[in-house]
Amino acid sequence: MNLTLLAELVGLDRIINSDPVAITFFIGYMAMFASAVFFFVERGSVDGKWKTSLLVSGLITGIAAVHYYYMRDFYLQTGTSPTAFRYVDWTLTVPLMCVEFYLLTKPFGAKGSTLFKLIIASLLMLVTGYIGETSGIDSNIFWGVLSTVGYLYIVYEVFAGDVAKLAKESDSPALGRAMFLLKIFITLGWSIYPIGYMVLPGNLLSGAFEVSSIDLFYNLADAINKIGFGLVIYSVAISESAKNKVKTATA
Ligand SMILES: *C/C=C(C)/C=C/C=C(C)/C=C/C1=C(C)CCCC1(C)C
Repeated sequence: MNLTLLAELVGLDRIINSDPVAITFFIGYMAMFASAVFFFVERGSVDGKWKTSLLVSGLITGIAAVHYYYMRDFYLQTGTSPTAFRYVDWTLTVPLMCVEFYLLTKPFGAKGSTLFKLIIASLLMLVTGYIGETSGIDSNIFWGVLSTVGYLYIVYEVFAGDVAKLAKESDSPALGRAMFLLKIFITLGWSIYPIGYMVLPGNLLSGAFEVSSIDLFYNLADAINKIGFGLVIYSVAISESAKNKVKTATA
């Protein structure tokens, strides 16, 4: 069988022609998969209450790995954005990130109602974002603005709402450090998504970037946010568990 035909059959022709978007789908898939394995295995090296946090980090990256597997295929077959897969993935993983905030502040009194508000806001953000991406040129700005309301509510909760108050009251340096980094993820890391969205035809930044594929933005943002977010929680979990070990050893 001739090589070009083979490449075409397995959908690699676009990669061989070095399509940067396709390559980021491949890298995204492997990076998510490797991270999920890492977080699951590392559950064994942290103290009890951190095990759930690492489990959730593993679920976030594991769920993303499965979706990247399908999105990569979809993109190679059709050359178009796998929008539905993308939003199914986000609908599962963004609420799980809200659960991470809840778990971090739970030892200091976080309530289920805070988690509920965060999840409702993230669903508002994602449902309206999906409608905006699929409804066409005329209304994607309108739905994008609505979606941003949900996003800003999450930012508000983490910077000034219940999550922020509990983190401040906790007096825990480890939680303080984690919250500082997670705030950077929520503001800078998460803002890559609306920027990608604004590159859609008819939207505010349409044509502003040389590479105007929305998937390049989303793939980059997913890698930063899902893996980075998990690593922040991992590093806090490791340093807190080490402290406890010293305490029990000297007691
Ligand atoms: C792992 C996936 C994550 C962290 C996804 C986050 C997604 C967003 C923050 C999306 C936000 C959007 C807006 C704020 C407005 C335009 C529509 C969206 C959905 C792209």
